[in-house]
Amino acid sequence: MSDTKFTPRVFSGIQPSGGLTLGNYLGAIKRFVSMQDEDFETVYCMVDLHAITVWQDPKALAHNTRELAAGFIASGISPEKSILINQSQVPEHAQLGWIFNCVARMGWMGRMTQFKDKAGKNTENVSLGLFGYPALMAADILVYHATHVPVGEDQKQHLELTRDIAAKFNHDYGVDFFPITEPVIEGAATRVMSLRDGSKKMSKSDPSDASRINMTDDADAIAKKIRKAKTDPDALPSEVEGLEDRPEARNLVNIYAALNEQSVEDVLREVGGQQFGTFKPLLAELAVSKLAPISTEMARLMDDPAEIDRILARGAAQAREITAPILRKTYEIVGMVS
Ligand code: AQP
Repeated sequence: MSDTKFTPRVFSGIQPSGGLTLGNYLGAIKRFVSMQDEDFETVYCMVDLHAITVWQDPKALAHNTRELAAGFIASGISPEKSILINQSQVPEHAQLGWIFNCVARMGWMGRMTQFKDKAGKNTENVSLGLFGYPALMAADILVYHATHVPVGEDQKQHLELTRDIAAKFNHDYGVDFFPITEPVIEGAATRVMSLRDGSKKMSKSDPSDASRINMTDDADAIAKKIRKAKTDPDALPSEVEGLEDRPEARNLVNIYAALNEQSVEDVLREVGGQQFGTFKPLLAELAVSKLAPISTEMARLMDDPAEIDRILARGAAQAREITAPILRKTYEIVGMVS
């Protein structure tokens, strides 16, 4: 479907399930910021309803939601240009989520690798919400009729499911109502890996703090984590092929390229032949120079949580101007009497 009938609109979200990581920043937020200045309406969300699919301490959840909002703004998302919300203040997300629970098939959900990764061997004991998460994510996106969703590589499968849900809804009800959303997975670091294990994604809920760079880490912590990052004993190659089968080396080079807005090829032309003892301090210096201004601004914004709450309340009111009519129409299509 060409979807030209839909307003070009971007939606994406991040869970306040911990502090923001460099993975969230490079995989998602940097693209959120640039899309604000393209021909899109942009809606960015702290997906608190998703966060509680695993246990969250209530005080920490509230803190993390505000801190995430501060992280968005400090990274360059402007509440004047974008609608900035936390999911639970816009009830249409959960309402459409229920409809999509009734559209999505158990078999589709059972194939979601993120569920398998997060549930592990414990499938009997995880929440029902964790299993249903991708149907709510589809609702987050489609309740805005969003046409584009910038995300990291790990969310690709959930976005395919979003397309399947939209297509099945349109087909079952004989309408052309929900757009078939385009994933936007771009940049040198669409999958930032753990600093301790190049086969695992950098994640805010990894028990090891050394595995990730938090956006609130100070310069010393960043430098220390990069110095201790797992690597192999070889020098860096001068060409991309030389990074094959070297996941840790590739990860650090990708991070450098994404932070410096260079291609991996260009970075390797400059640093090829260097040992990690030389490259790691360069990377640490670059990371500190890019991230320190963001963490300083986050701390400043967190000094006035009431202002953050005002921004989120304003965002929710703006969001509902879009979501309420779309939900109303969905209910009408489904046959709900109002
Ligand atoms: N390591 C990563 N590399 C690139 N992109 C990433 N994203 C997350 N980690 C990486 C992108 O950030 C956005 C928000 O993700 P999320 O917080 O909603 O959920 P997640 O992918 O499950 O992130 P975490 O850090 O792993 O959270 P927890 O530990 O709570 O599950 C998405 O666009 C994601 O692709």
